Amino acid sequence: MSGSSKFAVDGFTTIPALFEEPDLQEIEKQVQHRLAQPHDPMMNRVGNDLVPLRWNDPIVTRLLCRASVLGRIGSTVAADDLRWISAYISSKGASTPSLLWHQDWWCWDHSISFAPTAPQIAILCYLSDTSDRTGALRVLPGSHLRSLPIHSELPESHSAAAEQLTPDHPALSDHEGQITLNLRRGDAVAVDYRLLHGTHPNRGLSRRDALLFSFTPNWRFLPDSIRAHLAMHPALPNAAEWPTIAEWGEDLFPRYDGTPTSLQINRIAPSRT
Ligand SMILES: O=C(O)CCC(=O)C(=O)O
Repeated sequence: MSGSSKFAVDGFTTIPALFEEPDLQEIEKQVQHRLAQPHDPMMNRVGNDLVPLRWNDPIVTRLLCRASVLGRIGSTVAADDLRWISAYISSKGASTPSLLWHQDWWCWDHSISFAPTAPQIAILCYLSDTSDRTGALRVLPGSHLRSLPIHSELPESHSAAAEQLTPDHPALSDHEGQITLNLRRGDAVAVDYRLLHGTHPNRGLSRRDALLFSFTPNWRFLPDSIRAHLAMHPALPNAAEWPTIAEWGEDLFPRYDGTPTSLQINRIAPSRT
């Protein structure tokens, strides 16, 4: 199966060595710098700190100026109109528990949630080798397109309930059919935003850092209401910044010519009971 067919069926596929060593070293320096600065704890979850990055952050611009990296991402997910939406550092401290099983899609009331193709994707790129001892990602293949029993047991990812799980809760446990992604430094995985994923605990003595870049693979084919909402993402250039981004070209950032409008957020995937 080609990488893009595997992505469509399983909801994820790995992209080996997405970044080369010189880029990784530069990115790592920037990540250390960002993590040393105070950041908003609102985005943190038990087992992971999440630091949002805007389009002009040096970590993001390093990705956006690499046409070959963007090309590999696009072909992995069979993108027809790839646009960058947002980015985060996802940092997992030494000796931290699992990050709970969750999915990242935010608009389950919209019919596009049930389309065969991914409305939005995350590219997770790891800055150190990962294993089931050191905070590797684990995924449930196919869970982007069908409801599994675990769906009904999961709290919403950024909710108070998610902070109070006991260590034996299904949201923190191994599950039949899961795949652990033992990745090397610089490897990445493309994940459909609807796919169930989480991490193993980090039992190591070092912090495990990753970058999460989100994209829409097919911007111009998305429903108007989804584009009207996503175009307002705070990571994207704002009205004052648009005139300064000409050098980045027309087709990197999403452009919406209608009136930006918020959609009702629903982060809870339907569950089979
Ligand atoms: O840090 C990781 O490996 C996963 C992060 C994640 O799943 C997320 O931020 O949605």
